[in-house]
Amino acid sequence: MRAAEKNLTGALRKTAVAFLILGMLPAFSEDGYELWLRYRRMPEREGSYRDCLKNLLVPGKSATAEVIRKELRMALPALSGAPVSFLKDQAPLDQNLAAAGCWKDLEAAGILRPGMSRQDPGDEGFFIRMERQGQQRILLVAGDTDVSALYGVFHLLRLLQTGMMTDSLSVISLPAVRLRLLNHWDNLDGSIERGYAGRSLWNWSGLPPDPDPRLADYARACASIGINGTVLNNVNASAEILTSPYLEKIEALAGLFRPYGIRIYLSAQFSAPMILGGLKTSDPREPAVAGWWAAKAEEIYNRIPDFGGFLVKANSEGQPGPQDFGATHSDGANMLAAALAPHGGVVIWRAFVYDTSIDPDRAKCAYREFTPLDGRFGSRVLVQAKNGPIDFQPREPFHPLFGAMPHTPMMLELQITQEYLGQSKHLVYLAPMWKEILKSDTYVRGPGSTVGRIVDGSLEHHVLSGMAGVANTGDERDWCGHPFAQANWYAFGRLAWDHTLHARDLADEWIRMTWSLDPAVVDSIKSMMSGSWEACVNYMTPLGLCHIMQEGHHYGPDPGFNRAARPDWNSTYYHRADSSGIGFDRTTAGSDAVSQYAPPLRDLFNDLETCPEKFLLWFHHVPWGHRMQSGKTLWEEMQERYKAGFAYVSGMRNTWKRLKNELDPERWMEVDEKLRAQEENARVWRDVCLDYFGRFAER
Ligand code: GCW
Repeated sequence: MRAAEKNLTGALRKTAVAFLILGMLPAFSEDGYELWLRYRRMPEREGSYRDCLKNLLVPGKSATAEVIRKELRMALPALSGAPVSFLKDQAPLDQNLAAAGCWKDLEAAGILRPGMSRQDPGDEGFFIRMERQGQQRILLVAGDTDVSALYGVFHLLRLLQTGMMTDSLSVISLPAVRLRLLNHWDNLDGSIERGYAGRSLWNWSGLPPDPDPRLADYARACASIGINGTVLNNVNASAEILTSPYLEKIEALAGLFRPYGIRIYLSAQFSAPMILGGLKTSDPREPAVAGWWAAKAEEIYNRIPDFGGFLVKANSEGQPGPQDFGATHSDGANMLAAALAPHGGVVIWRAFVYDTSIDPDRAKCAYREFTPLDGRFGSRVLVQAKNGPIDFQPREPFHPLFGAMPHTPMMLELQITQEYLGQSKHLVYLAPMWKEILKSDTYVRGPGSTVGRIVDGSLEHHVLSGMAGVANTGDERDWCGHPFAQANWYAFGRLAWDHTLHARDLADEWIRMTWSLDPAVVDSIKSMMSGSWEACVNYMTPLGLCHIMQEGHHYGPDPGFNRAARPDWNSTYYHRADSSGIGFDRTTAGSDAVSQYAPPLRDLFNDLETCPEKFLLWFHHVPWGHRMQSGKTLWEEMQERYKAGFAYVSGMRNTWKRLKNELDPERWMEVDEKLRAQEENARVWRDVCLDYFGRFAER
């Protein structure tokens, strides 16, 4: 062997040894702060796209262009292991694209809709593809606006992170809904209603001029999944947020979020004209009240020209509203919309109302109040309903307002924070639940009238459309209080962008970005996540049960609770267990809630034999001895479900134990401990519920 060769072999051997040693070191420790924007080396794959990643051209001087450059400067060297350089912006991008013959295709795909102004908020689509120009290959990422290009860049980074990028890949993507919002239930004192990850991210006392540096990371995370708006404060709103000291702070936040395409919205307290303006009334029909709101809107837009609008919880759970003055929800919403209209803002009016003097079945109240108002809401109003008619329970049938308000854009409110699903202690991947809702067929315009098509506006041809997620973020280092709760934030944004995506695919990409690219690890974690929601339903509220959590905080079971101030805050109101059976009779012979659904569904739900078992006790009071599809009695089946739910959690624990050496120790340990607590809590759920219901069933 020649000397040079010998040296080389020696060097190689050393390298090999070095890799072996590295391989034996414990994995890199992490704290979850980076979320899914955790840029680690991407898999070695052939492809000319890799060369394209070295020389970048990001034209323009806008703040968003700067954000794009910053993200690429951080991400690409970390992903590819190679340095990047930015080319001077000499050749206008438009010319490059024209040469590549792109515009025509894109117009056809709807990315550049002729006649649409570039500032149009609906104009958010992007494309990614490889083009050849002579000997050169170009990887193009472009959109109508800088923000849509930012979405494209994050999409490209996701493809690189997950190992899905190829030379032949061509992506054209448009968001399904226009308003993709997080709803923060943050109070001005820093506490968060139903928040399980620390205190509010908004450091009011430092604003301006000292924003918390992590706010930029919040904005990056949101933009990376297409979220384009954030409601800063709790729907149980304090009017104070509308005062000028707060508006000054909000102006600073708006400036921070603007480059990321995130608009600010506020929850508005309906009685603000009285509280802040000293008016004697907040009656929306009073010119002085309308005038107060018009002036307030003007003040807000002077500071924040792209302010999104107001979210309103009115006449619900003690919040003031137009009904306090004998006016209707539509009177209230339209008055606010008129104040925002000159500036381009919208009103999002919540339909979470349950005045049981209207109907003793709480599940029916919102429908009865809102359907008579359909057609009365102005063009800048969206009505926002929760996914189900009760309240973010582990499983509910879809809200019957979806499909019953054809003249009103219906916005879907999902709860990312797990108020009723184990909070930040339980690993529950919520995308399968949200998909179940979005795919539910309302049949209002025949088969295919899914909730998804109502929400995205396509069924009734609405221009406005939106999805909101009640945020699970807080100031804890890992943002969400549980490493797996991050997946729900992630999946919410991705589904708001495209509700046809599959829950499993979203889990797959999230795992690859957040935990590991090792196929065996990805599969194990995916198998844990995929069934985790159904398991939670089983160990908490199987077969259509709901709302049997402990009072107030809603963690842990209390099926016997019956001391609440209102009947419908009692567990016993919901399950109605007695010696004859269990469940809420909502059939035509009972509360008749079934009739709020379109005929084929109404009949399906109404008949004990055809009602899907997952909703059995939601719609029927069923004898304990009723034969289920499995051949078991209802009581036997219920026992099976509680046991299966618990067993699933034990299974997740075992899977996780096996992953110990594959993952970073810090996050692994945290999840391990959380799974232990979840298993313990699932055991309590199983035992308490079977003991309690058994007292009736075995009588
Ligand atoms: O789920 C219930 C919560 C309340 C919440 C309310 C709502 C913000 O328990 O904390 O209040 O819903 O959605 O308005």
